[in-house]
Amino acid sequence: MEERETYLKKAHNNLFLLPSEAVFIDLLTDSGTGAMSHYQWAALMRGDESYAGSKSFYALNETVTSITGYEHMIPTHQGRGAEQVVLPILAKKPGMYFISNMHFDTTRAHVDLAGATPIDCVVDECFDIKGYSPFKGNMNVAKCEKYIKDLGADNIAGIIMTITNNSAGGQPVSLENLKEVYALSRKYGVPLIIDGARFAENSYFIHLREKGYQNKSVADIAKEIFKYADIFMMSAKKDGLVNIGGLIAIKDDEELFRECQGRAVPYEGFPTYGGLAGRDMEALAVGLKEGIEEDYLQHRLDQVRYLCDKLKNAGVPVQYPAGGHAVFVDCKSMCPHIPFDQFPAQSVCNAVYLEAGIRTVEVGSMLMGRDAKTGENLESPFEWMRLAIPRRTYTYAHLDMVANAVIKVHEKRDKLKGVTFEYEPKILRHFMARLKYIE
Ligand code: P70
Repeated sequence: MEERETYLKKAHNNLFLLPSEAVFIDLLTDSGTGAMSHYQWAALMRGDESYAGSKSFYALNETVTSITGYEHMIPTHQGRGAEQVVLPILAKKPGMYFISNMHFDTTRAHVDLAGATPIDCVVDECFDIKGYSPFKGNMNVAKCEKYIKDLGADNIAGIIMTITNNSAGGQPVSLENLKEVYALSRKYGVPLIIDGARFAENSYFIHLREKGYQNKSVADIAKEIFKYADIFMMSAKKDGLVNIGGLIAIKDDEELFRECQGRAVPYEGFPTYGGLAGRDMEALAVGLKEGIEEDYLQHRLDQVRYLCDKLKNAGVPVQYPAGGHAVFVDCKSMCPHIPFDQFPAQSVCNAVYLEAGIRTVEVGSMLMGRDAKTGENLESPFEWMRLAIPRRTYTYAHLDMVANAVIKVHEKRDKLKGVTFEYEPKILRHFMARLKYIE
């Protein structure tokens, strides 16, 4: 405990600033932190490191086309690489809007950087964390249409469907909902973008929960998902099962594809490698296929559900049912004595680290940042402590230890104190912020 206290002080009370050596079980993120399979490690050896027209690029392109049905693809160094290429092209003039079920952190930042405004429109069921609902990640279609009408379709740069919906608790989006949003996008002539870092987990949820999809394979469901969109952006560090990588894929808009290729060159790299080495593209081509295998997905969702149920049964408030990649603990109801701008979830995350060396992440008002126009702290609808489970990495015994630590912190929740900034970065502040406790 004393050792961890010293580490946390040195890290300015921000878990991102800890050396990983000081962490026992690392649930900071499921992004790039999983284990690659022996098939992926073998594929690395096939990497063709040609600058242009690499064989490995064609292998990856073929896989992406076989999964999405989209012909055109550009590799990027990770998800935010795709965002910095695509989003400014869609935000054609200043003052436009992106409407999403929910923007995640870097997507929101790139919308802001492109001079546009992000609007979140998730369904109301999402806010009833105790009540079961199969697709809490869905878009509120009526609200989305109202925004389009009120703001004018010409001012909407795009509709972004985040699948699964990370900020909502890794909650899935149904195909029915996606089809409705796609119909809106056709009605108003607005492009639909899938932010599909976790498209495979989302597809498996559809297989399990949506009427009419029990006999359809995850691969078929994924194919159907991509029918109802125009652009696919992916942080491949999640369901691509690689440690680094990202993707842009475009259904049929040749002109947009050429524009993206043009912008990729200065920001990411020549369009046949983007931000990746040839060997990375080979590993990703294999990982994308492994990521949609049903026995793997079943194990993955079972692990997350196991931890979620353990916490819920012990009275810890969690988003229910469990999402695909993480368990989300509701720190707003856990620490009502800490106001949103003293970041209750950050305080809980730090306490869990001190308790057992387990690193988690705040997904709440700290991550939300400030309003680009007014500079005020934005209040997030949720103050989550997120326990993200890396893929193919931890055992159920690890998860038992995690549950015990969180339950212990829950028991002493009244004693936790809020935090404030010692140093606050302008963009994506949660990553590098320095914090101090409010006595
Ligand atoms: C996460 C990471 C990244 C992400 C995402 C969605 C739906 C795009 C991206 C960007 C970010 C993170 C958060 C807290 C701690 C560590 C990392 N999500 N779209 O863990 O992709 O990171 O590859 O640029 O979830 O959820 P990339």
